[in-house]
Amino acid sequence: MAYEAKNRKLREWVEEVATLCHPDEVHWCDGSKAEYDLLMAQMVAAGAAIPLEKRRNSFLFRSDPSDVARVEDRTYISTPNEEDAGPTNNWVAEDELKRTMLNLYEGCMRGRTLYVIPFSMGPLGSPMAKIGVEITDSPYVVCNMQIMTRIGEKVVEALGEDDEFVPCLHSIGAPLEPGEEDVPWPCAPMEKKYISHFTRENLIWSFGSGYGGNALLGKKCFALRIASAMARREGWMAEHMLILRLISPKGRRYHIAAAFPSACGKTNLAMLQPAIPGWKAECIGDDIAWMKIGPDGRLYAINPEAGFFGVAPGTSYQSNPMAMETCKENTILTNCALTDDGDIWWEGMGVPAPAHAIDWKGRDWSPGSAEPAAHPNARFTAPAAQCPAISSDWEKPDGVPIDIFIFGGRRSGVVPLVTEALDWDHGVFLGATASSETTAANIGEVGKLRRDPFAMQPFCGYNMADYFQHWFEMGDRLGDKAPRIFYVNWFRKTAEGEWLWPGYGDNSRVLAWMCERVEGEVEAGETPIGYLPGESDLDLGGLDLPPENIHELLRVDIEAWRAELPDIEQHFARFGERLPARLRDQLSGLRERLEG
Ligand code: OXD
Ligand code: MN
Repeated sequence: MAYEAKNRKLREWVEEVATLCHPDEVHWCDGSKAEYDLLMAQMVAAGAAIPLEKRRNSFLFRSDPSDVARVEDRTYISTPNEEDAGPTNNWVAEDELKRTMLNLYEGCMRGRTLYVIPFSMGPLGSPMAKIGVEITDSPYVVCNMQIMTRIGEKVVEALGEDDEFVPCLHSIGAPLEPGEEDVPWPCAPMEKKYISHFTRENLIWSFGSGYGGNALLGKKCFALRIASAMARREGWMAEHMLILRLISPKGRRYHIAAAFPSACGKTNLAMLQPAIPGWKAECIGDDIAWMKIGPDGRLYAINPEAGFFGVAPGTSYQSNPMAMETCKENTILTNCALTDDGDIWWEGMGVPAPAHAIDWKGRDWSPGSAEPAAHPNARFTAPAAQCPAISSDWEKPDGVPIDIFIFGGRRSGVVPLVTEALDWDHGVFLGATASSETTAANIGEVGKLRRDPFAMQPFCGYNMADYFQHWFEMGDRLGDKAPRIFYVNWFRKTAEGEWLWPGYGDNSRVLAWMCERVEGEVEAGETPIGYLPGESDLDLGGLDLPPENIHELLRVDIEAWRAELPDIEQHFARFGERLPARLRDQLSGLRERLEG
């Protein structure tokens, strides 16, 4: 052991897991650069990682084709009663799930090293930070965790002798027999993958996958599923939200927290470069916000992560120049294509496709090949501190005060570019009914419409009906200090499939309108679905947008909205009696306004 852990519970847990999983060795991660370099060198030597000549200290990994995204079907919330997990989660009784998984864990690390990764979600020393310890047999996970969280000896020191931590057990589920040769991306078959959360005990057990949120347990498992359950018990919020600071030409700072489903442009918005003169933006986080009411009664947010695990395809100097700059060095790339000159490439990178590349499955690829060169859920893992747009306050221990919440999704029709909630309860209704066409971030059908309340459908660690109630209660406590709530849709298309709105940096035009609303500087039209800007209220200066586009983007199609009602009713019906009455009232209110 490189250092001595004082925490008795931690020492005992590591011993217990080692006895169960039979690793060849146990390694306590110190979080140093030397450790990272050594693990990478070992993975390069083993053929699991490819160093990239064109990006300093950056490496390409190719996953097994069966292990490319989060597996929601294999993700479990195990609560003492099934009703406490609710209809949006897969539930298995605690005992049964533990029995199944203990069988899988038995001897699962044979031939491998068990790594102990003490990590902090949130800056060490922040009153809002929380400590976890991940045990894994994947060196790829160790290196990713070193970028995505704060790891190592300093965390164990902060933990002290008796402090609580969240134990996160991970195994790729691929033991090696003596003499058996390893593969570049070992993992277990789909039917043996389990991503399990025991929320009563704040416990995470993950088996069989090495990819992203299935394996980097600080992210979705801890910072969202377990933390959301903790947050409800303790009166705070753990949300699937980016955090952005927008600075007006007058120098007023607005903090925006925005929730969109996976692969709907959260990272792009988080690193927004405003297209309108005089406005500046700084990034604080791109995926998760932990928020608490501060002494002044306002809601303060921190980004619990330390890196970005961004979707690569579609990221370009046009869509997100800041992300492109962020992943120039010290970056882990997964499932991108490899170019002949030792760089990576992906679809939508904004540069011509190379004449020849090696695709994410390791095969020769050239333009016109039947399959994409990069997997649609290919990712970059890069340190947040490397982002040129990162705010100097991104690690502020007390967080930043939130002025604006935004919800949204990917809808080619019906939902206007922007709507402001009529009040907090209506805002909760907008969050609770958020809908989006599915993307490649989750294994499953792409492009199918689904309700994704608060973009938390895959991430809420308890009954979503109780989560809605928690939002109402937070609003009651915040009173007139509550952030204003808006709903956006950057993804509207014409009947011919053309985008109606340019998106990206031009989204700042919509954000600026929200800030003006917060200041009471601009009027809005009241419609049955909320407040909308008039066609001349958005600053469209310098934008070559046909007037019919803006007309369509801000049009409320009453008939189309009426047609949404049955789907919302069905969505709410899933929650039965547990659905808060205040949401039922909101639905009746909407129906009346649409009929009125
Ligand atoms: C993510 C996701 O990786 O939401 O952030 O899938
Ligand atoms: Mn996410």
